[in-house]
Amino acid sequence: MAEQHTILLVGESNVGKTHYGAQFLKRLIVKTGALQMRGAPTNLEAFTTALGCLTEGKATDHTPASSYVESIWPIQDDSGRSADLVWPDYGGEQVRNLVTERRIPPTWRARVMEAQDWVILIRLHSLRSEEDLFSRPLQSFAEVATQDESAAFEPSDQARTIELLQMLLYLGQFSFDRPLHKPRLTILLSCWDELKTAELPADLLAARLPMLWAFVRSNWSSPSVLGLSALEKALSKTDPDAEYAIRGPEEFGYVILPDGKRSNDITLPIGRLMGEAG
Ligand SMILES: Nc1nc2c(ncn2[C@@H]2O[C@H](COP(=O)(O)OP(=O)(O)OP(=O)(O)O)[C@@H](O)[C@H]2O)c(=O)[nH]1
Ligand SMILES: [Mg+2]
Repeated sequence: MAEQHTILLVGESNVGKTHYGAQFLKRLIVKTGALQMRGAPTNLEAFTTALGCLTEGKATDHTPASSYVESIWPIQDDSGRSADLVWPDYGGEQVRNLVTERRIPPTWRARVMEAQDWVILIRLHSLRSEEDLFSRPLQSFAEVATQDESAAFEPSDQARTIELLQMLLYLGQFSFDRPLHKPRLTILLSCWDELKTAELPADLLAARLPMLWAFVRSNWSSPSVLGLSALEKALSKTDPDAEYAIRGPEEFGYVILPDGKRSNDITLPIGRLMGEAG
């Protein structure tokens, strides 16, 4: 019996969870990456529509807000280690609600407790980058403060992400005496192709979301940050991409490893976790 390897995959709506899941699944099936399918996967419904769209060169729809499904993928890596990977797909609104409602439903509580690894997807391109102390001198805030008084307070995207991690950590009752080894934390900067950058993923995260990066580094012993482009380019929902349709979706997508190397094997972020397991 292979051990179950459950990933807590966390990402708000529109970060690319479903497209990554579908592209990942396709790679496992065609067996070109470090991780390969070694048996029959189950519960694929969440990804069948997406796989169909990608084969035609089209993007798929948002996942319904209340949906949550887990697929089980029997995988093995190139050194023969095997596991049953439990891969979720859900409407990203659920993640935002955890923070805004400050309440964690029992189902999410169980997911946090069961997961060996946390993988957080962040799409930098669609985050609002607020003016703050890091980007503007303090004086400029004094000038606008009076006009803004009526505006409702809303935490920045960065603060919300930290809040989320804090809630998840609290829930797992992890001790902060020492930086955490478990659960390990992987941050995937999704839709990397949109960013048009040659920076290292961790450097980019540190530059764009310095407070989040400081929080992560002070609480985890060795967090990893990778760039992920599951699709390699933007796809339309209606207008098929000819290259995709001809070459197949498995020919597209790449990751940027922590050292800046690019690899077409989008199973690597998870493969690394299997390798380090134990
Ligand atoms: N350029 C680019 N676009 C991408 C990539 N991955 C996903 N997208 C686009 O980003 C949008 C959101 O992707 P989804 O996979 O639906 O996001 P999600 O996290 O599942 O969102 P919800 O289902 O609402 O929770 C879609 O329009 C995709 O076409 C990528 O690697 N590059
Ligand atoms: Mg989705």
